[in-house]
Amino acid sequence: MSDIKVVEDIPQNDLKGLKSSIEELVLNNDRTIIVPHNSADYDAIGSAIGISLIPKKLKKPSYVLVNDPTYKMEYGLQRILSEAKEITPIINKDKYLSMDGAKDLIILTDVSNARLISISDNIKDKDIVVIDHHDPTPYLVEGKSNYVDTSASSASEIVTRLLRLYKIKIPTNVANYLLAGIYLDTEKFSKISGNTSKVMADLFDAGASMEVVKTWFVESFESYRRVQDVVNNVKFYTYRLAIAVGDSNMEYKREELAKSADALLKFGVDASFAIGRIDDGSISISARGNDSVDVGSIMRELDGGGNHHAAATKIDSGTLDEVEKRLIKAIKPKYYIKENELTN
Ligand SMILES: [Mn+2]
Repeated sequence: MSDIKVVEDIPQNDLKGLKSSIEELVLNNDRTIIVPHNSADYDAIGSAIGISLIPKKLKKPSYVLVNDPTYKMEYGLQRILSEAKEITPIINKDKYLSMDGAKDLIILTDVSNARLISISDNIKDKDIVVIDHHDPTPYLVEGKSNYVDTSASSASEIVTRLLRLYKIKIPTNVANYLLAGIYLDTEKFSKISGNTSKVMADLFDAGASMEVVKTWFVESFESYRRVQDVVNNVKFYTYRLAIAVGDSNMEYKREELAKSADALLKFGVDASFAIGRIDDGSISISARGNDSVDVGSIMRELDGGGNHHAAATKIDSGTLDEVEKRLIKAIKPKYYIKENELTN
């Protein structure tokens, strides 16, 4: 991706600049392909479907490209994707590559990291717009316009603000998808800013309903149990760190590791880490920290990314034990760490 040059960098708060840039690029291309991150979640999907309303308003074709196998998706996401076909066509990577060549605008949403999108090798000569709320990593895709606002709760928040600027009336179901994105990324509305609440008011005005959104967040019992198993496998270290390692024979979803790390942070530790093997065979670490431990910097040491309070990485080789050792090695220079005999 490094050969993609920044043509125009939008200052972080210049939503109007983003609006006019998207408008120009949508009109200058034949199609718009909207790409959320791999292992798409509610925020990635909600923001992607939300953005599709822009080319629709400009009377240009657009597609949302989701390359995750349906059976690996959470129940609520499967429901949203099958419902959303009325709003926008949803295609996978093979389908996209089989479509006749045309001038495409690529809009990445909820992601700026080239390693986390399915078509990073296929978009080098395309116009690209990046909309994200995560801290940039060394794998940053540099598009014609990059709008990365780490103060936004979610990509869905940014997209809702953008739709308001376009004066696009948000259909009720899309308002629900965007609200689901915010609900997920604010940990069930426990972290909302004034800006987030304004956006939420817009979505409720458009008919969004928490009753509907909550029906998507029902957890399967199996998944709940996997999270509990990871949590039970925790070791506590002095400086109040919790590290939990999953079962080596199990395959976890990334969000299960994230939930495990979330759960561990509630035990009064300063930082928590959940390690487990994920579906592509690699090992993922999900990290959460309070104000005193910057887990983003620890995950960056391991080639990952995120922000001060929530971060993750994916490691392609090694065993769970080796990855745990690498994690401890990455933590050590930053924080005093010693295994605590009492709690272990
Ligand atoms: Mn997000």
